[in-house]
Amino acid sequence: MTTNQNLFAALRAQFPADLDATAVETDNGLFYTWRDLDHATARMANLLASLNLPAGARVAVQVEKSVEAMVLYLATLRAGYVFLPLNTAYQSAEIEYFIGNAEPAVVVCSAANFGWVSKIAFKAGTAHVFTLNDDRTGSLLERAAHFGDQHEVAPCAADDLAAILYTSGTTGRSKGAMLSHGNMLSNAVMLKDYWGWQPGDVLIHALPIFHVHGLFVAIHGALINGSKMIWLAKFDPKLVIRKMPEATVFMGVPTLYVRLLADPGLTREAASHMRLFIAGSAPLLIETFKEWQDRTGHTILERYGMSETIMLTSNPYVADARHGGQAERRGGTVGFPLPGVSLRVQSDEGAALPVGEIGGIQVKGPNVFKGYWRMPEKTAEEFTADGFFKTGDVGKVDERGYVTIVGRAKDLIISGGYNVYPAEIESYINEMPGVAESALVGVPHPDFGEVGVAVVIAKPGATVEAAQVITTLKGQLANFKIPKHCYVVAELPRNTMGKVQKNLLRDQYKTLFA
Ligand code: MCA
Ligand code: AMP
Repeated sequence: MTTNQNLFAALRAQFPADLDATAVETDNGLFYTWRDLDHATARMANLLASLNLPAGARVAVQVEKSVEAMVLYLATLRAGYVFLPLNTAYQSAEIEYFIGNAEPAVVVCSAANFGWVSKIAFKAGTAHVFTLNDDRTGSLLERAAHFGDQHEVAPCAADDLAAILYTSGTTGRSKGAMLSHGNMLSNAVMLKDYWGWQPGDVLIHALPIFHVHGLFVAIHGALINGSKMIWLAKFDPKLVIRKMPEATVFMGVPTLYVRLLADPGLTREAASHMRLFIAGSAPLLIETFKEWQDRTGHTILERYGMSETIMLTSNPYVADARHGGQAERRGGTVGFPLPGVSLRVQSDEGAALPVGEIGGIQVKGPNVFKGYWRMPEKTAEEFTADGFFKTGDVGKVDERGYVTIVGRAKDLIISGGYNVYPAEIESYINEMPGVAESALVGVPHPDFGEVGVAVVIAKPGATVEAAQVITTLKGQLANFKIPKHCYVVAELPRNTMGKVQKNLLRDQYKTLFA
C-alpha cells in the first residue's frame, strides 16, 4: 500500500499531541491552537471540494497577509488542488497576465479589489471568485463556515502539483514554476534536520506569504516541527526585537537584517534567547554579517534558493560530517549543497569547471521543480541533457565545498528580496510617447541591497521627462518594480554588436545611493 504523499498530511502528522496548545500568535492579539488550524483547513478544504473542481485546478490568491490566508494555502494542499500565490503589489496588467496564463478555477482577492480582480477572472473563465480580508471577513470564510471541521486529506502522489510560482527565470515573460508535493516535502524534511529544529522552537514570521521564503521555508519549517509561530502582518523591526525573548528562530531577507541593525534596541541581551537567524533570497553583505555578529553574538546562517528549486545550499547549523565536521558559517558564501542536492559549476560551453573557477551554477535533486507551466520548450532549454537545472546564477565552489554566488547570468535585479526583471520595465518605458529606447540596471542601495535605475533615450525631436516616466510606471506596475531614479540621456553605451552595455551603466551609477 502506498502512503499519501500530500504535503499537508505530512505537516499535519507533526502537529503536537496537545492540539490545544498555541500554534500561531498574531501581532494583534489573536491566538490559534493547532486544533483551530486543523478545523479551519478542514472547513476550507470541504468548501473547495464542494465546488467539484477538475483535478489539478489552480487556486489563485492575492490577499493581505493573515493567518486565514495561510489556512487557505494549507486547505488548498489538503483538498489536493494547486496554490498560486500573487504578490499584493501586483496591479491589473500583472494580474491579468497571471490569471490568463494559469486559468485558475478559483480566485481569492481582498474585498477592496473584488471589482477589478473578478472582472479579469470571469473574463479568463474562472468559475469562482471569493474575497478574503486581513480582519477575518470575506465571502470565503462566510462560505467555509457552513462546512464541517472534519476532512480526509486528499490522496496525492509525490509528483502531483502543489503550487505554481510565477518567476521570470532567465529572460522574457513570467513563467509559472510547477512545484510538486514531493519537491516541497523532501525540502522541508531535510531542512528540519539540517537546521536543527528542536522541540520548543518558536519562529518569528515577518515575511510576506506569496513567495518561497515566507510561504514555504518559514511555514513548512515551523509546522513540520510542530513549532509555534509569532505571526507579524508586516515586518516591523521594533516588534521583531520585542518578540525575540519569546522566540528562537528568525528568517529574513537581507533588508530585514539591515533594518534591525539600524534599531538601537538590537542588543546581545535582546537576542540572547534566539537560537538561529537565517538569511536568504538576496546576497547578504559581509558588513551586515559581521555587524550582526558584533551586535548580537549570533552568526547569521545564509542559504540560497530559487522559486524553481526551493532551498539549494546552506551554511551549516552544526558540524557537517560531509565536510570534515566543519561547523563554520562563512559570511559571503551560501554554504554547502544541501543533502540530496547535486550542484556543479559549468562553463558557457558546458565543461565542468575545477574548484575555485567561476561559471554557471547547475543543480539536480528531489527539490527541483517539474517545469514551467505550459512551456515545455522553455523548460527543456533550462535543463541540461543529463537533467541538471541551469539556475542562471554565476558562482564557484571552493576547496572546502562552500558555494559563493558572484553574479547572475540572467538579467535580474533583486530589490529588498523581490525580483525585478529589466525587460519587463523596459517594455513599459519603451511604449511611452517620445521614448526611443531604455535600459534598466541594478545599482547598490543601502536598504534594499539593489534597486533599479532607468536610463532612457528620447526619439529625435521628442522630449521625455524623467519624472513623468516614473509617474506613468507607478500607475502600471507593482510599486517595488518602479525605478528609484530615471535619467534621460543622449545615447546608451553599446558594444560592437550594437547591444547596450549594461555593465557600463551599472558602473556609471553605482554610487548614486552610496
Ligand atoms: C517596498 N518598496 C520597495 C520594496 N519594498 N522598493 C524596492 N524593493 C522592495 N523590496 C518601496 C515601495 O515601493 C514604496 O515606495 C516604499 O518602499 C514603501 O513600501 P512598503 O510596502 O511600506 O515597504 P516596506 O513595508 O518597508 O517593505 C520593505 C520590505 C519588503 C519589508 C523589505 O520589500 C519585503 O517584505 N521584502 C521581502 C520580500 C521577500 O519575502 N522575498 C522572498 C522571495 P513608494 O513609497 O515610492 O511607493 S523568495 C526568494 O527569493 C527565494 C526563492 C529565496 O531564496 O528565498
Ligand atoms: P526567485 O526567482 O524569487 O526564486 O529568486 C531566486 C534568485 O534569488 C536566485 O536565483 C538567486 O539569484 C537569488 N538568491 C536567493 N538566495 C540568495 C543568496 N543567499 N545570495 C545570493 N542570491 C540569492
